[in-house]
Amino acid sequence: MTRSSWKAEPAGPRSVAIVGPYGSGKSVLFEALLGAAGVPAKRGHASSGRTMSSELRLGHCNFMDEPWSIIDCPGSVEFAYEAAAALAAVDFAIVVCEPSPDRLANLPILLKQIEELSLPHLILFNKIDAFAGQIRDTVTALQPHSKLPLVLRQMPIRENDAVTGYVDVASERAYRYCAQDSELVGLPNDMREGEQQALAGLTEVLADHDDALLEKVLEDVVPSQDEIFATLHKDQASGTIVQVLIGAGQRGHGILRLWKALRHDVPPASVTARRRGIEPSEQPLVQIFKTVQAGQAYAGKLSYARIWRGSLRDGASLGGSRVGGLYRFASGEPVRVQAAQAGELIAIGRLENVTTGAILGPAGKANLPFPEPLPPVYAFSIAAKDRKDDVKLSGALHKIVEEDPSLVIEQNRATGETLLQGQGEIHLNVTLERLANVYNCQINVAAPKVAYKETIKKRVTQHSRLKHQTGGHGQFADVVLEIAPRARGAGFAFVDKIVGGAVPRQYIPAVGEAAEEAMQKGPSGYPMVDVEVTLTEGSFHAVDSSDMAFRIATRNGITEALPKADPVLLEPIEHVTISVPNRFTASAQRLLTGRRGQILGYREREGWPGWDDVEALMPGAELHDLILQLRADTQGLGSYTHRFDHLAETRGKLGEKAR
Ligand SMILES: Nc1nc2c(ncn2[C@@H]2O[C@H](COP(=O)(O)OP(=O)(O)OP(=O)(O)O)[C@@H](O)[C@H]2O)c(=O)[nH]1
Ligand SMILES: [Mg+2]
Repeated sequence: MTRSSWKAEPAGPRSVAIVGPYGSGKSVLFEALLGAAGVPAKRGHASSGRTMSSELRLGHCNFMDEPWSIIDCPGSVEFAYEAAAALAAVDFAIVVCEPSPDRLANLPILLKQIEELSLPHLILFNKIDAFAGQIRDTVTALQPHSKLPLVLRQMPIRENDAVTGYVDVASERAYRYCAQDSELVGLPNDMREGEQQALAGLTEVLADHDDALLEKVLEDVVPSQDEIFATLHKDQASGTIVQVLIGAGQRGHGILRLWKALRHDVPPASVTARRRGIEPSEQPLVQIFKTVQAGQAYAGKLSYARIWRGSLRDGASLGGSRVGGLYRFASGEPVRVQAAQAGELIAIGRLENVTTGAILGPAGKANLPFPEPLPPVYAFSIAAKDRKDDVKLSGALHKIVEEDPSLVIEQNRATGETLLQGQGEIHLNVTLERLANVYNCQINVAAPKVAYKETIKKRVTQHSRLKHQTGGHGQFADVVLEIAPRARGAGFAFVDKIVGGAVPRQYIPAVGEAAEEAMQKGPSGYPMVDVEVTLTEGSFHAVDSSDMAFRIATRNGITEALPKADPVLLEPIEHVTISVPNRFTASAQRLLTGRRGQILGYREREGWPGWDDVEALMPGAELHDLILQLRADTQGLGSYTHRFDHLAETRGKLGEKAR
């Protein structure tokens, strides 16, 4: 694609997502971009006083008569799903990060996601006002994490330790930041050499993709500025290079320059649609990238959608549902509109039975990838404070998972708990706040219980007789039970060895059922596993025996026998795989061994150059807060998955307490 191929047509609505590490200034930048377009944005932060974004925010504006949809994404890894969903919906990404090499955090993961979507993007080194280092060092540190060449487009001008402006490398001009914009000034003498080097670097990168330019570079002919600009725009728009800009959102510095880059370099929606294999048609094609259940300013559910093709009207039918309202967002408030068209991100009201990720309309051969939620890494056990609210809570949980697919609700059968599982402590706390504030659910929270089990190590024979005379007819049953350990994982078994009718046939199922029931609680109160109960002998009474009598006799017998059968506690051992950049591999190993983990080994993480997977067997009791320590040890980058592996005997009193 060449620049002229799309510049000839009017651009139409376009969309960008602002992504980047947490705290890099994305929300402030979002507000500054909208503000520069005449839409003052106000923050809808929760009463918690947190400034950290916990979900994506959609804004709309017109800049120089062109319509834009902008998404402010949260940066924390705990809310990574929101950013991944936004990236799937837009034409372009602004990657915001602080210019210091040690603040790049999850940037490599984000760049990988963006590259997998072939999404054109630029990098904005923000908070340049607070940066004293060399910008080119940061570009060098970042380059190995980007498959595409990073092209430094602006360099800061410093006066008395403050950044007062920038040099535009391509045009070789210097600008001084002023209130809303920047004004042209003379190129400072001490920057000439650095600027020339940067320009040479830029030209070389561009020449890699452009034969005419390459020829000139090889022949030492200086290409014209027009030529450089044309190639720069073409490469940026088609996503073969990544421009690096600088700015300070809070001061409004670099905002108009960023707008200029967006106007020039964000491809029109039609180009994105073509790249995704969407065939032209009149029929609308829409993808839902977020669901909000309890909108306050509008009744009910809102589905945030990318319109990939066609146009939408309020009230129209869409993939079997009716469009119950179309909303754009100005200054954080939803504004109802009658119609929206391809390229827009729009909120659609009351799309029943439509969930996040859904594609509505004939997609044909289109490739519209949407992120899978990451497996949960942190869990709370939750319960309604008042049992009366159980039904309300389960309804609220259902809705909250629909809003946020990176949450998982699990009924743990082994412990009887309801588990709220998600991406970390803040993620779950934000969810609990929503449950309280939006759904009015008061909840008790605890760390999840560990699913301990019990078994026995010794075979014992137990005689148990029930003889009860109450007034008229009594209760009688008599059994001899052999209780023996089975192999690990073999489960429970009941064996009937009665001969000659010592216990009549009709009572034997009752003995088997009672034996199995007695396994629900061992001497320490946990479920018993891997035990065999054999009925070897017994006797009965023609009148007083009954199913109930045999049940009671069996249960009493087993309760008496288990403590004599050398009972032991079994703890779940999980197979854990920790993924980390390989500079943290040793630290991940230490973390696992420090938590009674047995390291199985490590290998390169598939598809993740520079990352390792460390595998270990580790007690389940150590898992609950593993992610907190792992993130603390790895600058927030490490993650893990786990699956149950086996039960292991533990002699000491409960592993979790021993720690
Ligand atoms: N020095 C300086 N600080 C800034 C600038 N922009 C934002 N900040 C500060 O950086 C902090 C984080 O800003 P936010 O905009 O909330 O950051 P964010 O990237 O949205 O953070 P998350 O949503 O948590 O990922 C705030 O304390 C801002 O005051 C800037 O241009 N210069
Ligand atoms: Mg934010």
